[in-house]
Amino acid sequence: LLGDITRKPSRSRGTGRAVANIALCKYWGKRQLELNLPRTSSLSISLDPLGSETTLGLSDLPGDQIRLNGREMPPDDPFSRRLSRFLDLFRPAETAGFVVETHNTIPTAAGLASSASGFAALVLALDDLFQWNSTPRTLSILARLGSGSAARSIVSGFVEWHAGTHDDGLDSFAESLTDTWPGLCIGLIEVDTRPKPVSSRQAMTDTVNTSFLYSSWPQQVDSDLAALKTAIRQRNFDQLGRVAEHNALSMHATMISAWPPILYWSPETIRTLHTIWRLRQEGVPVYVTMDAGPNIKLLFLEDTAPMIREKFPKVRIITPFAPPDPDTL
Ligand code: 2P0
Repeated sequence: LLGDITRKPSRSRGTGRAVANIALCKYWGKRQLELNLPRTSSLSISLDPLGSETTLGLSDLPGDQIRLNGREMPPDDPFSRRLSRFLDLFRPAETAGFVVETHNTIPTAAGLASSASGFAALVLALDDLFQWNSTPRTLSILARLGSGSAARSIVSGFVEWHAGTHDDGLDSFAESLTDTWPGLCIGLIEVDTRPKPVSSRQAMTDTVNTSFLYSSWPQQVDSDLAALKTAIRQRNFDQLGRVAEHNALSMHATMISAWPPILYWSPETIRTLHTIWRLRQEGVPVYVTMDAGPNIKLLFLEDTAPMIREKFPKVRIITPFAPPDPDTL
């Protein structure tokens, strides 16, 4: 794939925009590290309007100039290093530098990773700059090389990333499901937004290598993916919430059973989980999902929104299929 694409710019600048996503069935564990090939498929929902917008061009100066949210990033910053390493795949000449300007509309306070929408926006900007006119499938494969979950940010709505089986990864890409769900809401609760002590990449590797529980994970994913797709098709919210929460907590169980153990939760995470379970016992249909960090994402329907706002005053509510003003909920 990389051998076939042109690295001759067709215009002076390229722009790309991509939305963030959270997984309802998680990507956890790689079968190949370099290409970010996952051991299992996964399924996400995009978080319009949160995401990234990137503009890039080429310069004759060596080294990349990278601005993030208006701030010039030092070349030795881990963010710049990761970006430049990825851009090496697309450099017209070894001496060419990229000028990259990227803005995240993901509030840092949301406790969401920006690497998914960030790498997806970057690949879309490259596609624009070089005028590849690539298919979403190709773009998803290219974004995956930057960060696994970025494969799912090339398209929007409910998105399935097919794990694929080929060594070259050409069958490992994401695509949208056709279903939508206008009343579905995601609530973002910030618990702690400091950088995590262990990267997802490291945590996945340690889990795969040391957790005995991990051997049951692919089997659970098969079952959860099928159940989630049915729940989405039938708009069966209880099934969607139950399966997504079970999947997220099972992923965390595999990390806790790794050695050394990986536990991203803080005391506030656990307090919030108990609040959610208590609400559910009282009959409130709310479920939770969590990623590689202490922050909580709630799943609920529109008519539960007032109650969620009351119980979690700092929640940020996203309505992926009903983009206009979520603050009016
Ligand atoms: C997910 N996560 O499905 C899972 C759930 C975190 C927990 O994808 O190493 O940043 O760049 O492929 O995509 C976070 O991992 O990892 C992630 P790399 P990525 O959303």
